[in-house]
Amino acid sequence: MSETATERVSYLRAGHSLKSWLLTTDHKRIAILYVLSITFFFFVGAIAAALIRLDLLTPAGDLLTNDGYNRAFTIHGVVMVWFFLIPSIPNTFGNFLLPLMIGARDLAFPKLNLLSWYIYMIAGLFTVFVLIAGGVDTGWTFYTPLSTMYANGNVILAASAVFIVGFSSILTGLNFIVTVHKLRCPGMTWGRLPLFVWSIYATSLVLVLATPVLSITLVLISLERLFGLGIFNPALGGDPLLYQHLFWFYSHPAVYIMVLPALGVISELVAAGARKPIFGYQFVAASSVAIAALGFFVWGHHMFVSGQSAYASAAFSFLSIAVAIPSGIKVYNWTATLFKGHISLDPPFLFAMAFIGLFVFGGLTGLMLAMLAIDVHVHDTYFVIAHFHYIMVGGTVSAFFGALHYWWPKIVGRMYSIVWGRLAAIFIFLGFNLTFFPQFLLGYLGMPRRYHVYPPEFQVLNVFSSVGATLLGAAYLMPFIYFIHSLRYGAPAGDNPWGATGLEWTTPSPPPKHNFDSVPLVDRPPYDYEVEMEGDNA
Ligand code: HEM
Ligand SMILES: [Cu+2]
Repeated sequence: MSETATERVSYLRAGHSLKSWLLTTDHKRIAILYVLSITFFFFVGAIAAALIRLDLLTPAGDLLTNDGYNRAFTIHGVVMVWFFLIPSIPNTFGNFLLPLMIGARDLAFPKLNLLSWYIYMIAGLFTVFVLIAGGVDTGWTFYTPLSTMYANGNVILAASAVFIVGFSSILTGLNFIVTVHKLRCPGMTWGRLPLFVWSIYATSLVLVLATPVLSITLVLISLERLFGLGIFNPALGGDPLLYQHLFWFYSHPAVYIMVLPALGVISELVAAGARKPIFGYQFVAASSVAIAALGFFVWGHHMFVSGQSAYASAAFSFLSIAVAIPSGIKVYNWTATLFKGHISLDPPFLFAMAFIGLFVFGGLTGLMLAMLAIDVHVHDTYFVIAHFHYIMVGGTVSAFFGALHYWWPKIVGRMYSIVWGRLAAIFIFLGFNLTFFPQFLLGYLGMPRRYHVYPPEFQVLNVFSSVGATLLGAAYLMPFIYFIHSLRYGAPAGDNPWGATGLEWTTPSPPPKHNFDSVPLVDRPPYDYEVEMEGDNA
């Protein structure tokens, strides 16, 4: 392969002007735009997290005022959920990989794809505006009547930001669904789709079906706040529980928007890291769709202590526990795939292994929370905070880093330092556990969430957590350094540095603007590792 020849036509080199980037309709360039913008918001959210952890070092909460603390955890939640986690894997790796993985030239609607990025950026500007204007103090959940009657600050501005970013989600979801239906290359049957594509497909269904509910709810909040319409406020004839139903009807499915793409990434990494076909492909694929569907029937587990009927709570408890079945299928099938595999310890696969452990921990504690009798005790404590951070940070953020380390050579055409990558994976894993494991204990002992002044006996565990957060923050910075270094000095990656299956590895790194020189033809099952190795030896 002539390096210069492929580089000259690569998507990275097809036009250098700012305009060629800002008006691009190439899914790969749009993916890069998203990488840059979500990284920015990850930093914004991380600064808020740092403030929270610093403040919690002392029982008196000396750093921030009460209101300042409320604003810090609100902006942390809003930014991390809607401006980092939800777009994180779909809009970056989904965008970059979906067409490559199914042998297509681009997404079905390239201009709509660019529009989605602009909508995301406009919503992001609103959020930056909220910050400059002093923030909001409702929490990311915008519960009424606090948000509609009392909250000081910029509820409508923040709600508008989340409202606008919803259109980006919906359009991206639509684009992905149509692409998977219409643009698969010859031979790429549904039974041969890479598991990452299945997970992005399932995520897109949730994006399209759930997001409008949140949008409408945010409009209702704004109407009540602006015009005093009695929708949620009992004094005006409204019902605050209605708000919680509407919010969680979106937000529980939304947690699957955040984790399903990560599950898809891990399926790819596990097969490539073990060099084996994935165990029970059909089940792993179907479980993504099952999780997406079931996710719509469990929202009431966020409302066990809200006063909803005990019968409703019992039904929601049962249904929530049922989500463990498809989630468990994934974990068992990954484990069976790894079993007796020659497991690589290169960075992407270390992140994948960390993911499995942390996801199991997050999932099992989710099951505990789904038990009514446990949840009434630990609801709104640090136990819940630890639960969802194990899944969203230990899980999704680890998967995001795993994906970055796995597909980086494909995206930029160069390798990074494997040794530093391994160190980063290990430090992130250690820092993460030191930050969040103490929070399970704190919650179990009774420390409530969203308080910044706490009894002195909770200090030791809080100090552990803040020290862990410092380590985690430093560990997250490591990849920035070696990735930027690799852009210039990294060794050329070649088409397929991990010896993986999948169409994206059959085209040069970085891929040409048009993805494939000729339309690929798929004639084998996915994750055909044995066959591939025989081929290599021959
Ligand atoms: C086995 C599957 C899961 C079960 C049974 C489960 C169960 C629960 C329950 C019962 C709660 C409410 C606790 C309370 O507030 O008292 C909860 C909270 C939460 N869970 Fe899970 N969970 C699961 C998976 C997930 C996943 C995959 C994510 C994220 C990707 C997630 C994110 C969250 C979040 C963000 C909250 C708290 C929201 C808030 O109050 O701010 N959970 N979970
Ligand atoms: Cu939930």
